[in-house]
Amino acid sequence: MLNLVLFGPPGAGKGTQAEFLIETFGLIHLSTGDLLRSEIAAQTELGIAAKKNMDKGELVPDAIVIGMIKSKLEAHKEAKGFIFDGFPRTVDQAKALDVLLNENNTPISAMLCLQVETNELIDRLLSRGKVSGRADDQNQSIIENRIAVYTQKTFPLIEYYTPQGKHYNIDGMGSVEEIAGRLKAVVEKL
Ligand code: B4P
Repeated sequence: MLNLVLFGPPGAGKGTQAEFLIETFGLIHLSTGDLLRSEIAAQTELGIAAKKNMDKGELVPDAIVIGMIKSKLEAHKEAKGFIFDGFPRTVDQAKALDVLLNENNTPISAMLCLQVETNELIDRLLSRGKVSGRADDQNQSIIENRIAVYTQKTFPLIEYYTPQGKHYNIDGMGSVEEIAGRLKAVVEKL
């Protein structure tokens, strides 16, 4: 089974590159951001609560996102593998994911870290904000807060996966196709 963590700061291209990896390697895509936005669209209790964190650029509580991933893993027991996009985002989420995957004897294969300069991240997100309607993409100070939250809470996950030999840096600057090619080359060697 191929289980990939697609990792990087907001705007690094995780969602964009996940599309390509799903097609190329036949994986199930699990994006906690997309799952949360579906809950918001359906105006569930979970979605209404999560929106308050998301609109400020803060993380949604661990218990909520871990619960969502758990139920998706249970719903796809036949999968060839998963691509985790935007999850885990804290060390506690990474530990919980390991417990869930160990229950099925299918560990994480690799953590693919997209590296993009901060100015480029801000430009990409502000551009998306003009068309996406996403409140968290429309305000530079909220975007900067998301990047600060990433640096403080999410970036340390590199220290979690590196000793396991699972961390790979990928240059996330350039065209979508160029970056997809770099990802493919790494995944094919796993
Ligand atoms: P996400 O939906 O994960 O949002 P994101 O970090 O902005 O990444 P996204 O995948 O959308 O963007 P991408 O880099 O692909 O999370 C949103 C919020 O949900 C979080 O802030 C948090 O509140 C909450 N949340 C989600 N998961 C959570 C978790 N596990 N724990 C707690 N809270 C959680 O791309 C950005 C833009 O760049 C796109 O417009 C794309 O077109 C463009 N782009 C991509 N590649 C490009 C390239 N090579 N060149 C130019 N533009 C490019």
